[in-house]
Amino acid sequence: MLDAFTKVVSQADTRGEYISNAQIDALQNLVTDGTKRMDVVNRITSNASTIVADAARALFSEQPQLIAPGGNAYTNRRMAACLRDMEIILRYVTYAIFAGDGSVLDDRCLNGLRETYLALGVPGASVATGVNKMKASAIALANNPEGVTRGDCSNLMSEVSSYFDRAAAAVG
Ligand code: PEB
Repeated sequence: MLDAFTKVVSQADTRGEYISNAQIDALQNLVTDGTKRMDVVNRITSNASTIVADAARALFSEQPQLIAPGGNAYTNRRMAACLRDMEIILRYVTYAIFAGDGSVLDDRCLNGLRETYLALGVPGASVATGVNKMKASAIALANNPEGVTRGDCSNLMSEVSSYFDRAAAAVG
């Protein structure tokens, strides 16, 4: 598990080089924009259960076969497993945003997840749809300019999107 700083150190060490000016500049930007990043993590984290519940509701209304008898979220046990899975994925996305690096998401959540779903008979494409719904509401929350100093958050938002995209692509 790496963060934005340890990743740069590890890459430089692999090449036996000092940290470059470009790398220092990039990390300097990360530090300067650190408050925005923490705000985004805070907003997503404090609304996590709403994000998960809304995404699940939207998923089941689009794909009602999932909650019909024989469906992959039919019975409370499977429904609970489904909500829990979405919550786990969202939690790891917040870790990746916090660390400024996706390796925690890859290593601890996504690695082998496709195979797990295949073995369980859980439809990965439906999980990916659920992840995309969480992405939409997380971005809407994170990018809401109300109540915060206005600034350019476009880079940060595309980074946040990329972690959700990575999760969706890993199972879809
Ligand atoms: C991954 N999910 C399930 C299981 C595991 C995971 C390991 C099997 C064990 C169990 O049931 O608890 N666990 C989960 C995860 C990590 C982890 C992400 C990462 C660290 O450790 N069913 C649907 C939807 C979808 C869904 C499409 C969006 O209809 C999920 C939610 N996951 C789902 C279901 C099960 C499951 C298990 C229904 C139960 C499957 C079953 O037992 O039939």
